[in-house]
Amino acid sequence: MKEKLEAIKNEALKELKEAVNKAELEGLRVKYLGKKGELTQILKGMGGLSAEERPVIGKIANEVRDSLENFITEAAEKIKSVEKENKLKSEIIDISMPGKKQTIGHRHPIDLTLRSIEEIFINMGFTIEEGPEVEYDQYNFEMLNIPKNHPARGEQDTFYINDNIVLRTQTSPVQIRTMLNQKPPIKMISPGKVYRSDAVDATHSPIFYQVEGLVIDKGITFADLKGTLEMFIKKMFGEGMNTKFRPHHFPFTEPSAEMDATCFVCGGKGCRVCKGEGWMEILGCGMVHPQVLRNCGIDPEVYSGFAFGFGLDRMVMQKYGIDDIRQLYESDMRFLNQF
Ligand code: 2NM
Repeated sequence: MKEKLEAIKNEALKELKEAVNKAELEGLRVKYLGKKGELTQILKGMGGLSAEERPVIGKIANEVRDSLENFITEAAEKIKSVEKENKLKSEIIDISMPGKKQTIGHRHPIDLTLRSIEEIFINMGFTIEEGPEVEYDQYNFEMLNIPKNHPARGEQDTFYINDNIVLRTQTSPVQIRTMLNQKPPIKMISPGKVYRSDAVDATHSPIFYQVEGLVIDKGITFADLKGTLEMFIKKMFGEGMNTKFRPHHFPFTEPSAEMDATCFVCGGKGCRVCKGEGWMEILGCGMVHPQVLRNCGIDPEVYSGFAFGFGLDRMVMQKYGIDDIRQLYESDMRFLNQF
């Protein structure tokens, strides 16, 4: 019996030394110390021993069990630390490696320019008004003195949704809505997208941006128009800018004018951009036509006002020296990252 215990101990230790992972170790623990394990079987069979033998063998059996248990505990610790070591080695992080670059976006040149325009007008006491891009023919044309058959609303220029609804070709319908919904004094600008049925080329896009403005109050004159727009141009492009007004025609203003400003590429000397003129065409403007005021329920005998409008895209192109409008809409990062 004593020899048998020694044999079990030696065999068990030999196998335990070869165990390399937790599962193998657990298998051996069950094999020797489990309920049906070899050592357990012997301890169970001790009832058949003599009274003298029992304590001697019992002592040895307990010693064998204790030493196997200790060995298993130590081996488990060792395996655990080896496994931890391997895990750390396999998960090595090279903190000297360059990180992944996060590309951060930025504002589009159209938006950058619009924001500085809005700030200038807000500082002069204007509000910013918005309206729908899908608009009534009535507001986009009719109430602005552009009746059916007027050359300014040809089939070829306008996207018609149906006979009464169009994609707005200007933001003037926002001024109409504002006059219908608010009482003078009104001081507003209406920036936004407008649509024309144009083929795309270097200077045309079927979608582009417009900024229009409107001031209505008692006693508003062409002097207010000139003062306001000169102030805007000086704040926008620099105090050294000059302006001049040329007579023009719009159906919704009378009198009407186009405003030029000093060419900010050459400072007025004349260059390729201004075609040697020293001036750049900036915007259209005029005193709001009395019929337009009447259409909106405003009495032209009591109130007068001025309005103006310009293409935001063209101003962006002038500001940054861009010669092709398509670049503003192609989302080419090599272009956009320059702003
Ligand atoms: C322009 C030029 C001149 C204009 C007129 C109006 C309204 F609704 F008050 F009559 N809004 N915008 C206007 C006047 C627009 O754009 C070149």
